[in-house]
Amino acid sequence: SRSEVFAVAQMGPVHLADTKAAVVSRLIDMLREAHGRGATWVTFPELALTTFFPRYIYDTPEQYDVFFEEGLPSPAMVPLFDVARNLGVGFYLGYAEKVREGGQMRRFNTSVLVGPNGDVLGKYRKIHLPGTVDPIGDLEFEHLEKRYFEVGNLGFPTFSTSSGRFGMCICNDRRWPETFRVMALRGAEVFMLGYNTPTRNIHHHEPAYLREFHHRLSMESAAYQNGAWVMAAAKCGSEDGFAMIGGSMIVAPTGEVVTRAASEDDEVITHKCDLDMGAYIRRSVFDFARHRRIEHYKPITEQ
Ligand code: CDT
Repeated sequence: SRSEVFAVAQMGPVHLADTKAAVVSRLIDMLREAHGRGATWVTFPELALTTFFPRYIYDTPEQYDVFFEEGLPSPAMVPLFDVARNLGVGFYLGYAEKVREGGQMRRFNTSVLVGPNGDVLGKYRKIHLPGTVDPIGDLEFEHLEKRYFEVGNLGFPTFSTSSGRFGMCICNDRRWPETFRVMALRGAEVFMLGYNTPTRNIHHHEPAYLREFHHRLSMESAAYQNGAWVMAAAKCGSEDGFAMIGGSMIVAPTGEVVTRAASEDDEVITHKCDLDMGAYIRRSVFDFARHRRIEHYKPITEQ
């Protein structure tokens, strides 16, 4: 078997007043704990370095650029990259990316995959951006990802690592089965995912328990239907009074949750994962080559 310990590092809240340096030192504490438990890979949340700022209304880059990172590692990330490389731990980190590309300044909701030797293996830029460009006038908060970020332009790439082939996605991407199927078709054995999910749906009333249920349902089916491991890391708890769900978990290729965070705070969960576990699923019920019927899937890629 190809068994290795994987860690998911859930984060409690990051408040507007918290400094990036303080946040990065929390990430480093969790990375050390994961390493102490024998982990070679850690999955951190979406937009891990700041509060979930798309809940607020800003009008100009001067107001919101403070939440963005430039360069890899960005200055704020350097201590985390250094400790991870020294310990030989690879990681997924979600952050707000600001980059000059095609002659203009562009902003994406991004994750980076860094190998245990410190190499940047690649990036993913969030494709399914939820929410709106303009405020909807909710009395409590907004969800303005479409205002601050462009739709990701890197597709759903997968990355060859020293441990196997990994794919990355971000938060709302997990609700879309196409996300995982594309990565699985590209050989992903592990899906890494960070998220910030408010307990309240501002677009339509939903009982709070459904928010956690839909999260878990998406993770379990993604794992089973693609015969792959899922590492799901929340940033959660109450950020300046705005509550987000926890429920960080590791899901086996059978669709079973093998470990789950119990708190809504910084918490490391680990599991020894056999990366060969999903192989039988991909040889049998989900043998894509033998059983997919793409001639009937056309509407999926048409308007
Ligand atoms: N960060 C993120 O993508 N959150 C969304 C909230 C959806 S409600 C507008 C999610 O899918 O969890």
